[in-house]
Amino acid sequence: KTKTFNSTATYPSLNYPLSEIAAAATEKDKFLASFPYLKSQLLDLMSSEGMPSDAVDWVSNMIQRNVLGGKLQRGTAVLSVQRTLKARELGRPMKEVKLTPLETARASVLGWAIEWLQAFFLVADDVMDDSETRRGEVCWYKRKEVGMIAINDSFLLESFIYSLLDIHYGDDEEMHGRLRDLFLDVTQKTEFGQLLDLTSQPQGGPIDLKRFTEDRYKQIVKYKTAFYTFYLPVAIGMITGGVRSSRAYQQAKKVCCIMGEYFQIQDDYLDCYGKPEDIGKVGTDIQDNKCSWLVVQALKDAGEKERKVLEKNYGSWDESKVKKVKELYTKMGLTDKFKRYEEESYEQIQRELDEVKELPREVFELLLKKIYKRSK
Ligand code: GPP
Ligand code: MG
Ligand code: MG
Ligand code: MG
Repeated sequence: KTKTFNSTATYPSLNYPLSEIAAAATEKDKFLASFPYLKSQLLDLMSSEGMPSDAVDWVSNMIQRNVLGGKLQRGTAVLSVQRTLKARELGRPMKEVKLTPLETARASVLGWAIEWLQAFFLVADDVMDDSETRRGEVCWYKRKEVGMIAINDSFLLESFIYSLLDIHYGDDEEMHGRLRDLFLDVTQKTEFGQLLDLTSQPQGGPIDLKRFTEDRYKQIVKYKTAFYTFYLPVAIGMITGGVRSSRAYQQAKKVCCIMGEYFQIQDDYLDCYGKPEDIGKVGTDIQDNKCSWLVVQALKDAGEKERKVLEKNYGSWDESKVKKVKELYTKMGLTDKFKRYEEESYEQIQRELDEVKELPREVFELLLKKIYKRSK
């Protein structure tokens, strides 16, 4: 039977950076300490498969440029969730509880697996969304030496999630199975969401504004964002923390979906109003004809005149048309509407947390604190 938080367990074949983790000051630095080890284990795997050194070098560079460079919010969340569950198990306040270096290393593998998943999604999403920049750099597929090789790179990034699980959790069949099934399930849900996102308007127009409904919007963001951004780190912490009650997973899913909706509404708002130097990307939602929170809200208040402006200008890469849409948003007061939504949503999440009995409230509060009123 799996033992949880067994800090005396040894994993002889694995080389964890325990002293680096112990020496690192912050949770983020402790998390970062594992990255080079995990990366080189994956490259070793390629070499042992007989891959030539130029292929190994390609992947090394590709991982470096696509897995790093983000906020690591999802990856480090695994550590925080683990810590809150350990505090509850020990019956001590969270502030007094630390993960041991080995617990940190084991949890970090899973946090990094989410970062690999995120890299897989972003490389592919930028191709699909025709984006220019990501994390302050030119998108991977836009580099002249990459192009459509990016598609295979995104598949490789995904495949490495399962290599990490095999290498680090392969000795524990039950845990390995639960983690693998979770990653597969969340990936599928995200791909359903991406499908809804990409098909919210018919290819090649004409635009049908009736398709931008609030219901459609909610379903898109729940699937394309909430599961992998919030439910995945929480559920991983619960699996490794030994939580087995299905009610607890249901409850976590419910709260995570509400938080995920809030997070994606922020992303949509920032796509239009965020500073590229803060968000590391240039927005494309208006050009891409996306079912964004902003267009859904604009349509709710729009009269005949406003609808016409959207019909004529939405979904085009023509700069002057994009500008007309942005001017309409501003005239309709969408910034204030967003600020009001942000306050209300925070309250709603707090009320929802009052109902959470199966898990410590801190699990979610920590995540919420990181995203509330974010500008990037
Ligand atoms: C965010 O969409 C959702 C994803 C990045 C998931 C992509 C899923 C795939 C299966 C590829 P977004 O396009 O609004 O993100 P961003 O604004 O960062 O481009
Ligand atoms: Mg997208
Ligand atoms: Mg995108
Ligand atoms: Mg976006």
